[in-house]
Amino acid sequence: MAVSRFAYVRNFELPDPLLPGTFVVVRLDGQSFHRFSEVHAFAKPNDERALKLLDHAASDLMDQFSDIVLAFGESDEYSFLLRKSASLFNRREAKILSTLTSHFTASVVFRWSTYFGNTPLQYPPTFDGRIILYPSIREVRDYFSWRQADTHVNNLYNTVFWALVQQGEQSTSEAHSTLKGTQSKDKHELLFSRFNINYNSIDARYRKGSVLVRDSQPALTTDASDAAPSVPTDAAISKKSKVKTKPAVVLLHCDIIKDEFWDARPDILADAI
Ligand code: DGT
Ligand code: MG
Ligand code: MG
Ligand code: MG
Ligand code: MG
Repeated sequence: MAVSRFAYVRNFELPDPLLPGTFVVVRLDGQSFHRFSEVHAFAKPNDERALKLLDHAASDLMDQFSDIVLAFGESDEYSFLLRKSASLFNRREAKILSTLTSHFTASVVFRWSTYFGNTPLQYPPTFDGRIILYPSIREVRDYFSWRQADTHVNNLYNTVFWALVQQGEQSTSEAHSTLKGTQSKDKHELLFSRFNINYNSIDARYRKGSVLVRDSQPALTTDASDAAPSVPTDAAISKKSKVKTKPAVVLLHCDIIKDEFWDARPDILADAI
């Protein structure tokens, strides 16, 4: 049977290139993680195991795809920035989005037991994904500021909410009405006066989210967290320094809204490398 008779169907597969010369942001978000977090008894308001698991999966993606120059994670989501000149999969949209989404999801499943020990995975977690193109540095900066501001607002709310429920013995609906109409300042005050919690002393992981960057001096960094991919062993480092490999991925929990972070890392927004 001649293949050629059928091959015309290929013409229905349309090209889907991403606009050249634009920054590519890929955002993945856990599907129905409200349910997933309940079924797996995630700690409230923040489950350190779950957040570290997602950090590790994101780091796996950066190891695999060198066009990713920055990642930011919070809650059940992760955003990845691909450099403006990225040529990954010839910038084919479906190929990039489907591959990154499935690679991330597979890593979450693959590494589940590293973070959750004997707690079994009850059903397969899934993630949705979207791609957003930004024409200039201004929108990229504002995108990441938007996500980190979201982390702050949600974490402040959730921290007070669960303090009211867990320590203040309020029902969830009472806690909702206690917080209704309160400003950020009121929440800080409530936390301190009723629970003696200084919000700014809460783990930066929860207040700032997770930031993954490539660091050319992995052995010298002090910001590296305990996430497995960020801390190469001494032996690995000395072996690496001889062969000159790509920079290690490093996990930070720092401000990415102000200029300081970006000024210190001009490569992230550089046109080409
Ligand atoms: P979606 O994204 O529309 O499919 O629906 P969800 O349910 O995933 O909603 P989303 O993504 O807006 O919110 C994330 C949910 O995941 C939210 O209900 C809280 C939960 N979650 C995320 N991280 C944690 C955590 O560390 N601890 C707990 N207890 N829950 C978490
Ligand atoms: Mg969603
Ligand atoms: Mg979700
Ligand atoms: Mg979400
Ligand atoms: Mg194939």
